Amino acid sequence: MENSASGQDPGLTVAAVARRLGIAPATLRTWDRRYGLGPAQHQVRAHRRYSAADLARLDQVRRLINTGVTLGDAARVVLAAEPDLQRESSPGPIRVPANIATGPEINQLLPSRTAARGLARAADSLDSVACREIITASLERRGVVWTWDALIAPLLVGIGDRWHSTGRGIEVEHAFTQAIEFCLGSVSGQLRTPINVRPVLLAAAPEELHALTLNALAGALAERQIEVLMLGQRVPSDTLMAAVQRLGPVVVFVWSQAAATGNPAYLADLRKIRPAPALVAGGPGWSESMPAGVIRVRDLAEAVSKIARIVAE
Ligand code: B12
Repeated sequence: MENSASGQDPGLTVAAVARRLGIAPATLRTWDRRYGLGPAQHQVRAHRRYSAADLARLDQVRRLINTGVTLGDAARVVLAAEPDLQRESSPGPIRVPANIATGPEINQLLPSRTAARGLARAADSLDSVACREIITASLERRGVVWTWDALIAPLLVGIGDRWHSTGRGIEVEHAFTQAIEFCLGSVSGQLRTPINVRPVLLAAAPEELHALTLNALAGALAERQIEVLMLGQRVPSDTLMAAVQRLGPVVVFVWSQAAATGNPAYLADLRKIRPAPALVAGGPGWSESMPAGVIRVRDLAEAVSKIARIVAE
């Protein structure tokens, strides 16, 4: 913000705030008129000038909207946290609705459909902070399997379908992937006292770049105090063999997303290792006919329960 000749900070113009927040100037004026979200020091007939605090408040409103809260509720929440700002220009007394709290708890109170809508909007507007907030709130409240099945996976499928039919949104896919990895990684990072001595190895098939399901599985197993060694994307056959021989894992889980990477010979080679770990395969890339002894799983919950049972044996 520039300083005026008098040395006083003149604040930001409507146009400058609009540019910073990515909102149209007309929208900002409407937010002020309808919800009292203008500059705190605004005087009638003077040009609106926004201070740093005004800007921070608007940014908070924008974030809440991205998490699926309506504009009216977002304004009430933000202004209620600053009682001095409940000005006469705003439409009547502002009360925080009983089901809306201030602060980070807000996402935990949102119904799941609202959270899903909010997450889609946040992902689409490349708002990684909001994506992480929504996913983290859901992970804390409902755990990994629910959050993956109800919130994350449907949105991934939607993003993939849109890319397939329009070629658009690859940047959304990449940014959303980072947010998912971050949130699921912090669940895995909380595991302190694992129940398994021999590790569970997680790997994607050779040339398979899709590996988010491995992050989901690692997080869900961590919730059950089961530690994994994550080998991640496109793990060549000899690399996986070397890891298996060095660590003697209790289970090896292998993911294939695309048919091109679902080569059953890869699994058959692993079956030859002694002592043989349990071999679990998941993902739409594998064909229906599996080498003997490979356990096929169809969803995250099944993968977690089968692996947990083997670990407990
Ligand atoms: C994220 C993503 C990426 C990211 C991956 C990042 C990462 N770290 O994983 C990046 C950007 C790298 C990527 C790249 C590519 N991608 Co991509 N990608 C996706 C996306 C959006 C999600 C992938 C995912 O995690 N799926 C997992 C869940 C959400 O989906 P699902 O597998 O269909 O789920 C089913 C089952 O697997 C099961 N399930 C769900 N979760 C779990 C968990 C466990 C543990 C188990 C056992 C089962 C299970 O339930 C579902 C119902 O059956 C998908 C869309 C989609 N529909 O999957 C496209 C998708 C998989 N990608 C696709 C393509 C074409 C590509 C590229 C080739 C594009 C390109 N031109 O570069 C590349 C190359 C990939 C390669 N060489 O491996 C296509 C694949 C088409 C096909 N049938 O082969 C898809 C389907 C998009 C589409 N609609 O066309 N991609």
